[in-house]
Amino acid sequence: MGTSVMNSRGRSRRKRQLLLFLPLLLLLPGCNTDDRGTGEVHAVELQPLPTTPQIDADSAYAYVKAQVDFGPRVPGTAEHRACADWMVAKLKGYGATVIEQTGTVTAFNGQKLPLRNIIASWNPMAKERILLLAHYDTRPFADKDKERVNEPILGANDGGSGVGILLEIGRHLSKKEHGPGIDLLFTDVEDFGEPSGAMGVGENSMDTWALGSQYFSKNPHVPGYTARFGILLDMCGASEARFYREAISMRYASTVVAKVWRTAAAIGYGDRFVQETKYFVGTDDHLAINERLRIPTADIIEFNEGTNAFHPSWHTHGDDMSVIDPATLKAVGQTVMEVVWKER
Ligand code: AHN
Ligand code: ZN
Repeated sequence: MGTSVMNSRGRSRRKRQLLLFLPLLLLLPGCNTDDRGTGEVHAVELQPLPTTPQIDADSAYAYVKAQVDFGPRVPGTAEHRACADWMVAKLKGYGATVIEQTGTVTAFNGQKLPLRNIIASWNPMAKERILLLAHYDTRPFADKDKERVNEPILGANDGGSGVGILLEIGRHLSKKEHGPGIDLLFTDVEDFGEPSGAMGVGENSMDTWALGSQYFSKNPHVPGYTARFGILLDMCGASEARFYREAISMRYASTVVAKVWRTAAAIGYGDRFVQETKYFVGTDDHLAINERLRIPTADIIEFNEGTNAFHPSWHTHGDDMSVIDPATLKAVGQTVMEVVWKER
């Protein structure tokens, strides 16, 4: 009660002050008053933005399939290497400056793993930047399956989908001459995390995931690297997939979430991007980017109403091309493209 009285008093005082200074403000230069003294008020002149390119759903789908055709992309394997080589060649072909970041990380089980993060930059000299990221490695086992649990998964959705969308966006980026420079970060060793029955929040095992983005956050490819904001794509390819506001993203990057979800609705994908927050992601590539680099970064990740978490194919052998729908790749890809193109 007391605070509302204070607020209304404060408001009316501010209103009075504003009214007092208003004539003064209008006399100041650069306040949209006509300098010929006609009293006409001009609108700020902003150049119209170039039309946002259309994402090609079939092209994005083909990029997902091309990855899956390499087989599982488990760190340290020939299939993983071949897929990364293919991605680098594609990105260079689209005019990107590509930096590869290599190192060695230790998995939850003590295994040493080679790490290869791939960073593709357009307009690398621009100070203002936007970071888009997705992991490209796939899980070395199918711990959520009932069969062949020790065999690696194909990861069409979990691994393939985010990369497929980013490659399709990258295909258009050499046309972008306005606004911030773009960095696509393809993270490695995201999915070698410790298997656990539950996705308990605050478990120690949480830091065994997303080793590539943790590495990047400690040693960015450019010293002092920062970006205006970031968007992470994870499991963005399943048919009928819907995307709820993800809680970690809401904690660190609620303005980015608002921007992405609002943009989705504006271009007709409001049914896919639901304005409701769900706490179902234990950790992901955006956590270290938010916490260490302090780049506000939102995760676009499917929340499945059937499982109350991820898609039913998650970390099973069911995560193959049959899960992927070009319409979902289009909804997510076009939304991200629109966000990127509308930045000045
Ligand atoms: C957990 O929440 C444990 N994992 C989400 C990160 C992830 C795994 N994304 C794809 N695979
Ligand atoms: Zn996974």
